[in-house]
Amino acid sequence: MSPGIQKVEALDAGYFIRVEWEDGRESCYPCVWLRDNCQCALCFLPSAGARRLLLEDLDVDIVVKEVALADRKKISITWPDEHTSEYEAEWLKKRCFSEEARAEMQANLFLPERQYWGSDLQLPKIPFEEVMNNDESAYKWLCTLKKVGIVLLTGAATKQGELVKLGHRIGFLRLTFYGPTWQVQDKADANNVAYTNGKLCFHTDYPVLHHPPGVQFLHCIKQTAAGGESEVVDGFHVSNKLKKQNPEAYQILSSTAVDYTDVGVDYCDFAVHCKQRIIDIDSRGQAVRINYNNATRDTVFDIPAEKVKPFYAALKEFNDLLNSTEHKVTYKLKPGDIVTFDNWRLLHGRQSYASGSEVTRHLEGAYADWDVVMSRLRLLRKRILKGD
Ligand code: OGA
Ligand code: NM2
Ligand code: ZN
Ligand code: ZN
Repeated sequence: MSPGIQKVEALDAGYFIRVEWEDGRESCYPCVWLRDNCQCALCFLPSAGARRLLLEDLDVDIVVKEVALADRKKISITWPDEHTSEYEAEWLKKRCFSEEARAEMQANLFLPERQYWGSDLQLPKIPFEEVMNNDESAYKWLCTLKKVGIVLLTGAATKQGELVKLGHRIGFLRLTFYGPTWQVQDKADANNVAYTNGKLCFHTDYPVLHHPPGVQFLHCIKQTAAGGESEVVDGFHVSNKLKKQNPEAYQILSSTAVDYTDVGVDYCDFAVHCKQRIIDIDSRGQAVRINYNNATRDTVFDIPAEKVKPFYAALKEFNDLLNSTEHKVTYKLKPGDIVTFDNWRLLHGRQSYASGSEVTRHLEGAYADWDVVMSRLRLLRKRILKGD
């Protein structure tokens, strides 16, 4: 329950409204924002939770004509054109413009908390059936996936189709040129290095797409006796290490646009090209996405010749850090395991294994977008907190 309102007044010649709360705190709201967010039936469509008001009809210089405290739970404003707006105390409190209130709201919406890890990681595990049937378990799964970046679901059936079920649990899977789901096994005339028996060094999947899949699922249906072990590493943690160890290398990898290419046929024919920075950073210089697959990095390289060798040196240093025993985690998937991980944050790899005429190793894979995963997480949280 948010506190009631003690007092409300216009400030600064009517450009701001100041609210004094019963607990002594105060909040200030710009009038242009209040007018823009009028909740009346003319200005807002509740069935869509969306604004009807057109920007054309918003006066950026608007001031209040009158403001009143309807009761301690609501204020009402009359605008110069006699339009009236009402705002609930709780609604206003959540939208307070103070730095702390904004930080709290953003944390609730986007769950930015991260647990960085190295080789000490204890792989989080949850039974697949629990995630499918129990909302608390599904919520735990998605929260851990967001915070830690990896969760192993155990005990799925050892046949194709389990990932389609998992897709329905969150909403839907992400379709790519490799199909709605895809089969990782040693194939003749493989259209991707993943479909051989070779070692895959640390990579993120699909940096050749401008919006690479945020989340990856790999379901082990069959596992080979020798080799085929999985490796994972926390790409954000290692990026931070690189920044400290060699700021110049970090600068190169976070600023150089690398060409990627993928041409072939699978779900349909494709000729995909894209430029990506290997360490994608936000405005504060923090890594927000790793875009690195050595296999699909193009032979075309659109940088001046003299910058090429320094780029390779920087990439080598990053690769060495990824592979250091301090950072990487090795495990072997068992039939029935589904590893789910943040493909924007983790890099993953696998050891080579013997090839033969028979299929000795088979994973089914699929992707999901973070928007879909976060949407399900928020809905599960709401349902669990409500207790129904
Ligand atoms: C992939 C991949 C891992 C594995 O298909 O992109 O990383 O263990 N596979 O085969
Ligand atoms: N597969 C596994 O970037 C990539 O090519 C990753 C994608 C073939 C769907 C591999
Ligand atoms: Zn209105
Ligand atoms: Zn992969």
